[in-house]
Amino acid sequence: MNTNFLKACRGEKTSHTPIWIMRQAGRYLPDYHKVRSKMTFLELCKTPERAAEVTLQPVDILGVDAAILFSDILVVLEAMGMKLEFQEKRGPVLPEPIKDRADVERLVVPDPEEKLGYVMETIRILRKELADKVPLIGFCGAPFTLATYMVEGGSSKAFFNTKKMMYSAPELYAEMMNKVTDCTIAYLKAQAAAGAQALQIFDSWAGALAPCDFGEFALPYVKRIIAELKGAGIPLIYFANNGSTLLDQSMTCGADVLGLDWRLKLSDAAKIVGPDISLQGNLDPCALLLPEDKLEKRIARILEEGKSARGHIFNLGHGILPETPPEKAKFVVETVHRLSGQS
Ligand code: 1CP
Repeated sequence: MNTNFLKACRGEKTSHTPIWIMRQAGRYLPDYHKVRSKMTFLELCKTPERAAEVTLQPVDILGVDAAILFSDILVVLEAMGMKLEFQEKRGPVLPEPIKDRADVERLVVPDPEEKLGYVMETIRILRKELADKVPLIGFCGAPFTLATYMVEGGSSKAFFNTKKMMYSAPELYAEMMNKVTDCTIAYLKAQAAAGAQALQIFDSWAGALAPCDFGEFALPYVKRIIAELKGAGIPLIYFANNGSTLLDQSMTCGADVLGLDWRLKLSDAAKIVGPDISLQGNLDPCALLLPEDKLEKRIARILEEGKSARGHIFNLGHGILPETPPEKAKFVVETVHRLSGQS
């Protein structure tokens, strides 16, 4: 197996800098559209053979060093009893958002094998089909990021209702977050038991929080998840998008790896987090639209900066954009391998 990704997570020596790309399976790939055109997004997530097929596409097409399970952070909310839709133009919609205590009390903490068995089945198929070619990453949304969808009912810019609940009903907010956290712990343990070889927690909207609010309303739940998952013995990655100003706090979460967006230099981040944490990132997804010579210079710079970290996993600073030409994504993978390889 190509173990460079797992080695870099642990801070061990690698033969080249490993790379995978957030949202590497998906809308920028024509091969994805071919599968997706036959069913809705949620149907695709719930059809293990097809979900496994689209997971493998970027491994075969781009040559990345890790696969990430094809699913979505929001499927757990459906398993907790919320209605979930993905609308073609609008993205995720939760038509009955959480408003009051009765809504929080209705949320269930499900047995993941029972309610999310299709995810674990996808993982089991993938471990067979990957045949130890590259490791498989499982994932979840961080409780705060999930809470924004639960309370806002979909995507949001200001997160007004979520913050209003935090500030005006902190006990209710904590109750909701504890349920989401319990559910996430069981879900990640089930993913690890099914064969996931690393786990990433996506905190896509953490950057919307003031540092004091991050410390009070988001980080403690992430810490609890990581403490509970340590026993699984696989690398844990925490990615707080737009989280440069939170790094002094997020470095205490217990993760083996911190994911970084493009707003901070990896070398500056390494100075903050020190020698016990690996870093993942952090090319601006828009940089994939640069001409190849300029793109290569940026990749070289990030590889250089990454040398100051305990271990470096190359990635984008957030998900790959649907507008990206797949050849450019392939160019990034090949360039990272070529520039960082020892041979
Ligand atoms: O129409 C379609 O085909 C659906 C588009 C799509 C896809 C391909 C959605 C809807 N989700 C996904 C897959 C997905 N989502 C993966 C697949 C694995 C891979 O990385 O290859 C992953 C890891 C996610 C995680 C996810 N979903 C996040 C965290 C990562 C991030 O980008 O910050 C978030 C915030 C979501 C919610 C979501 N689901 C889908 C969309 C368009 C969104 C974002 C909506 C928003 O901006 O609020």
